[in-house]
Amino acid sequence: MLWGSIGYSVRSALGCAIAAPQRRSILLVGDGSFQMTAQELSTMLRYDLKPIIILINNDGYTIERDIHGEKMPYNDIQPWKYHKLHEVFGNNGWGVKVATEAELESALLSSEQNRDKLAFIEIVMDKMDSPKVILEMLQK
Ligand SMILES: Cc1ncc(C[n+]2csc(CCOP(=O)(O)OP(=O)(O)O)c2C)c(N)n1
Repeated sequence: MLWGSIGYSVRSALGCAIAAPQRRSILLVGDGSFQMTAQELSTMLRYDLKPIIILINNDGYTIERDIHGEKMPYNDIQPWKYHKLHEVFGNNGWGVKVATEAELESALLSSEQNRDKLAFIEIVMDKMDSPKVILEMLQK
């Protein structure tokens, strides 16, 4: 894939959850991508869908910072309280913010124990923490 439309995955997860309500869809999404189509979280809550949403919060468009413009302001985004958005859109979800592997493990266990609710796990990562393969591809 050379180019993907960011934000598409959020509404795809909505479609998956509607198509297979007996299964638990899992969405992995970046903070920048999520902000494009965040309102679909509201739709998920409206239909009482229960996906597990795992959002990587690295404070903006990290891949774009890697490609060009580490310090350019067009890669900065408004820092939302992602794990609390379910409270804004309704009160039938569950959310948590984590920053370590141990916290993530316990959040995943909790999402399992709260199967009757949409789970939103916000993972905080460093702004410039990119996969090695990406950095190699960009010869950095
Ligand atoms: C609709 C659309 N707008 C802009 C882009 C260009 N673009 C590609 S990746 C990206 C940033 C993605 O940020 P995030 O989801 O937070 O991922 P990260 O690289 O930070 O992990 C942007 C703006 C795109 N691919 N699609």
